[in-house]
Amino acid sequence: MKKIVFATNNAHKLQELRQMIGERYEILGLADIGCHEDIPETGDFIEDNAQMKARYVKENYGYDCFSDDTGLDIDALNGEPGVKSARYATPGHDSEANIDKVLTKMQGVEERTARFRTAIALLQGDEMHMFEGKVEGIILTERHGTGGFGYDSIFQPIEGDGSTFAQMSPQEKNRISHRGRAVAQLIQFLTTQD
Ligand code: ITT
Repeated sequence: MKKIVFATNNAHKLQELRQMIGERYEILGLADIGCHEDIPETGDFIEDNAQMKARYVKENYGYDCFSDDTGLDIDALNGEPGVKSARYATPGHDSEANIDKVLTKMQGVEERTARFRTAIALLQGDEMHMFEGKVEGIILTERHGTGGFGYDSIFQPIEGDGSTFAQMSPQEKNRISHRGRAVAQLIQFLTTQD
């Protein structure tokens, strides 16, 4: 089976990707290639961060790879947390604190539209290819469900039966999610190379 490096330290994202393309590619995470550092993600846009991570892995470890960056854009918060989604409440990746911060800021707010956007950067040799996916939804007033990760328990996609991403099976989430859609494009691209 072909191997491909996914430049992420996020175990949930690795699991999602393996579910989506695991039967075609063996997906190696950063730990599998001996990279344990926190790769800088200092760009102003998710696209910059995705490219930054892919370049870092190529330059320091020599692997072709792909990486993704995701942001939750909430209209009533002028697009926040956006590119700052991982570190919205604290410098660490504290999803519960991030959700609490969103819920507090959204208290009493009627306009609750939001979207997840994912940018994937695939670096092959010195060629960078970009793929994108997004999903529209609304921010609920409290958590629903225990699956998924990050902001999943307060995000209800417009498509679907009213469940949050955290109430869906991984397959249901992947079918309509930002990352699922971006990955579908990545797969299509990789397939044309097979
Ligand atoms: P890597 O950079 O190591 O890949 P990360 O956790 O920093 O992992 P991202 O930068 O892509 O992941 O995402 C930023 C944050 O957005 C992430 O910490 C989550 O809180 C949230 N997030 C990303 N994808 C999500 C998803 O599918 N569902 C819910 N929240 C998500």
